[in-house]
Amino acid sequence: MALEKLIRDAATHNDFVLHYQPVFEIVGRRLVGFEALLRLPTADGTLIPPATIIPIAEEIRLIDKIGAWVLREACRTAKSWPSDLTVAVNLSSSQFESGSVEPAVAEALNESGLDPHRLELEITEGLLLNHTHATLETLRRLKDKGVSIVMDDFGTGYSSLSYLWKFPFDKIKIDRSFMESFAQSGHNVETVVKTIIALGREMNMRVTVEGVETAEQVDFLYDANADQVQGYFFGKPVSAARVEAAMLDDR
Ligand code: G
Ligand code: G
Ligand code: MN
Ligand code: NA
Repeated sequence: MALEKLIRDAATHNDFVLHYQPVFEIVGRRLVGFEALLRLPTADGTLIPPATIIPIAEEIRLIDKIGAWVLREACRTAKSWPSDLTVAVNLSSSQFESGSVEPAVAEALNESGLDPHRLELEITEGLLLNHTHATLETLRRLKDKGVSIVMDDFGTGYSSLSYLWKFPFDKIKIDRSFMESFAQSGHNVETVVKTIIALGREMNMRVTVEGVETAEQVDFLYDANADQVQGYFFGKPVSAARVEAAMLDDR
């Protein structure tokens, strides 16, 4: 398959790129950091998205290698930002199964010199569903280092509520499908989002809402006490060069 060869070659030559989407604190509309998102540039100038790359990388067993590169690149890039900004990296459950996460995180932090408190690791339900004792131990050790653990895409899939007390999350990210439903289903989705935010706060977790596209949604989330917001209203994912240029403009 052509795509498979593209991914193999990219993994060999480190041809992937990361784009960065800004995350804002809702009170004061302050930039707090970025989420790193994987892409593969192609010869015709388009970008292959992570939804295409990751499943193939897992199947051909290159996810550990690519995942380690993502961690190194994200930490190296974040090190050049103002020191109050965080970087969030998405992890695949395969990286936990193979035991490659801890050494990859350690290497990325050592090599870059990034303060571990500036690194957030986003994990999804796939990991939690099939977790082992080793998974939990790994998450605890990462937290002990100062790294934050984030439950990504919260509210999708099933039985995710029980994960809230079984895993040591610092933050939950409410999936963008909730903001998508916002315009259509109005009050019902508002109630659910408010309740998730209250639940997260009650459990001492910060709550980020993804997929925020309108000023109306921002006002609602402010009233609902969300901590952080991410979405096209605040900024699309952009290259590291564009992040840097925007920062130089601002400061
Ligand atoms: O950028 P985009 O909206 O296409 O990203 C879709 C999803 O792909 C993200 O929400 C995230 O879950 C996943 N993703 C993005 N980058 C990475 C990565 O570096 N590693 C893994 N495992 N998943 C990623
Ligand atoms: O899987 P994860 O949610 O971590 O990835 C976020 C993805 O969602 C990014 O690939 C990004 O392109 C996309 N995204 C981010 N903000 C918005 C938004 O406001 N609206 C929509 N429709 N998609 C978004
Ligand atoms: Mn994510
Ligand atoms: Na997400």
